[in-house]
Amino acid sequence: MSTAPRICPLCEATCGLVLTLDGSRVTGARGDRDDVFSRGFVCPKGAAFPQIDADPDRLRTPLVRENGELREASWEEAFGTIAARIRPLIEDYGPDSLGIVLGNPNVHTMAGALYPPLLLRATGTSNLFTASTLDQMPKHVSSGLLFGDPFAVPVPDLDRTDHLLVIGANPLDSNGSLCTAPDFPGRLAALRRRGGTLTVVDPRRTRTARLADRHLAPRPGTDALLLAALVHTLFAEDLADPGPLAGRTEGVDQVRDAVREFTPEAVAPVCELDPGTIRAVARELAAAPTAAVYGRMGSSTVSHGTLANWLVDVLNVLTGNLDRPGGALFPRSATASAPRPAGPGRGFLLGRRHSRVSGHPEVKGEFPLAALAEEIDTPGEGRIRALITIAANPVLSAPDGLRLDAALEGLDLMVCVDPYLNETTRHADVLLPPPPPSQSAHFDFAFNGFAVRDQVRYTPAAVPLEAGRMDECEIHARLILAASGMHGAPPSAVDDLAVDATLAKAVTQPYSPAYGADPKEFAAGLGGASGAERRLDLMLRLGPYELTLDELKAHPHGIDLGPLEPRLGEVLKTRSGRIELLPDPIAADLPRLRAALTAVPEPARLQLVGRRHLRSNNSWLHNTPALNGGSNRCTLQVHPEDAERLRLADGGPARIKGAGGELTAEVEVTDAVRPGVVSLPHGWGHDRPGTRMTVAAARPGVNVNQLLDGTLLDPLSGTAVLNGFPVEVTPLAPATPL
Ligand SMILES: Nc1nc2c(c(=O)[nH]1)N[C@H]1C(S)=C(S)[C@@H](COP(=O)(O)OP(=O)(O)OC[C@H]3O[C@@H](n4cnc5c(=O)[nH]c(N)nc54)[C@H](O)[C@@H]3O)O[C@H]1N2
Ligand SMILES: Nc1nc2c(c(=O)[nH]1)N[C@H]1C(S)=C(S)[C@@H](COP(=O)(O)OP(=O)(O)OC[C@H]3O[C@@H](n4cnc5c(=O)[nH]c(N)nc54)[C@H](O)[C@@H]3O)O[C@H]1N2
Ligand code: SF4
Ligand SMILES: [Mo]
Repeated sequence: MSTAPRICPLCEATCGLVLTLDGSRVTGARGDRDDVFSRGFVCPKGAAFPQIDADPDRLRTPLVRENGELREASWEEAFGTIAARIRPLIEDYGPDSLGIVLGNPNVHTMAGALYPPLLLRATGTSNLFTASTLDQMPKHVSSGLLFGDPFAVPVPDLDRTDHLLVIGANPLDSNGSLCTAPDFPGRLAALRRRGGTLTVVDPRRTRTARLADRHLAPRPGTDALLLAALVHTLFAEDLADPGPLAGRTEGVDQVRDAVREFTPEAVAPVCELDPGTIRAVARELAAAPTAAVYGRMGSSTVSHGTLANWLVDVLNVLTGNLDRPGGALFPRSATASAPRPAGPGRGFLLGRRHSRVSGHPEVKGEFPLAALAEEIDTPGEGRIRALITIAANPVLSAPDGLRLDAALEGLDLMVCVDPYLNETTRHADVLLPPPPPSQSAHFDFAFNGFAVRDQVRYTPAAVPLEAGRMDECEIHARLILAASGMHGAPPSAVDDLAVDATLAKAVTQPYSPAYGADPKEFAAGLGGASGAERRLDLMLRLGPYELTLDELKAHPHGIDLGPLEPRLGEVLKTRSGRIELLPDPIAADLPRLRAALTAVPEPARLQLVGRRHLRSNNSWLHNTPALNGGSNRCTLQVHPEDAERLRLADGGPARIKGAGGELTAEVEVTDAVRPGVVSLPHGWGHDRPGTRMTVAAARPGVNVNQLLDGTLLDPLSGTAVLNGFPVEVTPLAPATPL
């Protein structure tokens, strides 16, 4: 028996776990009390790590399709097949005939951080689709426009703030997002204990809302109006005071003009909130010694998602809370490039290209995932004929999975990097399974940049690779070689090219720790047992703390780098070198928000919102018995008043109809949702043939995204409207089987 530390890859909290090992078998997992960041915290998902890791349904070898059937194959055969089939397609039809889909777990693996950018470059395709357009793209757009950098995301200073306003997030169940904070519940409890105030805006009375001093339950999809009214109130009552930010911000007066019409009285009937309450929230926010406004999924995956995300940071700026302790600050990640001197940057551009079928503007190099199906199934020049999916299950996660399901069938070639044969990967021609997490090293390239405290941790693989397995980094490297005509070259060539390219640039940058160095010598000094480790070592050395991989390895429970600090000057990359508070694309979208002021709701019209459960994670943890027991979780929550009006019985079946299709789900009558709102979780619908997820298939649930037809988007970010869309609900005769 032995133990090994492992950072949990299951959600954004990035808790340190201690795994108990019996030889190379993981027999237990507990919170690591010595972890510098998580201090022993663990949730039920982390505790289920051994079962998740050892799931017998995880694929052990590649699968290759032959005569219509998937069969086991060697790695050589799998990559040989990809190389032989992908190059002719790209040569005949051009690089855009290849689409690439990157799903959520890419931000939870080292491979997903290090290799997809190289795959894109090597193939030359501009058809990239990621989970961001089902999620946080509105924040990237807002940050890109305000600060000149789409990754400059202000994070609420949870541990020091006096006042936290949470809009459309439920961290007690999600464990937090774009706000990496192990033990979010404990941190919120501490806020209350030190006399701080928590306000939660959510149409459901969530576990987070129950902790709050004040809970506002607006109509879904109206956050941008509510936030505009808060900004309006700050100006109207002379409470707007950016403090030291004033000299670094342009457009304050323009914002004042832009929100003039959004009075609390004007938005109140649409949000279905009391105007006095809206004023009170604005006053409290302005009066708090420090405060942070934090918005997530519920204010992002809605039709005014980018405007809402923009207004969140407008509030942080106008209350003087941006970039100050206790407010919302920019973390400093150990692998970010060393800060360049303050000054004007290149700014952020949207819509440099447009998608082929619907003309959606490109955002951050991506097209909306909701438009993937039409890019495959609409004939014509430039059609996507081959698809690579990495850690993605868009048949369940994106709108209108049935259409996508059918479209995938029509591809000439589909390659998936995924441990499971699921609703999406069952269409693969070649399926490349990564090893379970205990056999992979871990470093959080993405989440350290969103963490409420600067810190850095690295955990090597806890157990050696099983015979016949391939590390996910090597899978990605070999896939790049196969897709770029370099099949047969050693995978280390990919890492060497990446190191060389990074160093060639760094040695010319006066602010880089490698400035003036000989790139070959610098590269020769890198440590690390694998290409991925060498690249991590390079990024650490070039980063703001000039750390090394050896130092990280010498601190298996992490290195604490201190509380967040003001660093706006390093962050701003706008053309003006200042915060641009009313950027043109935002101003151009405001008339749409003004029009929403007159969209008075029809009382009988139901709107559907999602919800997350602590024991779940999007579409792929339903195959773990420890996380999928107990009563049915895929229920339609309905308020008692609506249930009575619509004659829906608690526990009985209901028919739900949306623009994209119909579903039947069990009704759960509860006043945790507000009247006019029903809630159904996502990630379910595991009833398709040809999958290998035994536990999930036994309790399949239904796919909420089938209610959507893929046309509802936030236009600025291309993000799908997953919350607050209209549905009709009718009872089914109780005798009808579910
Ligand atoms: N209606 C509705 N829809 C939603 C949401 C919602 O709130 N409501 N949420 C949206 C959000 S925020 C997101 S992020 C998306 C997520 O949607 P996706 O990006 O599709 O992610 P998952 O559903 O988590 O599926 C992850 C896939 O990765 C595989 N996987 C797991 N571990 C690994 C690994 O280590 N390596 C590799 N290569 N693969 C792995 C799993 O088997 C699975 O196939 O869903 C979105 N869809
Ligand atoms: N247990 C668990 N944890 C997870 C995940 C999971 O599936 N399960 N997924 C992970 C991922 S990929 C992500 S992105 C994060 C997301 O983490 P969060 O952003 O915290 O997302 P949710 O838990 O979906 O919370 C969104 C809340 O918004 C509310 N809402 C819906 N519509 C509106 C609206 O119009 N206005 C307002 N104000 N609120 C609204 C919903 O009722 C819901 O409570 O969670 C991550 N962590
Ligand atoms: S909170 Fe997230 S990171 Fe922490 S143990 Fe749970 S799933 Fe893992
Ligand atoms: Mo997400």
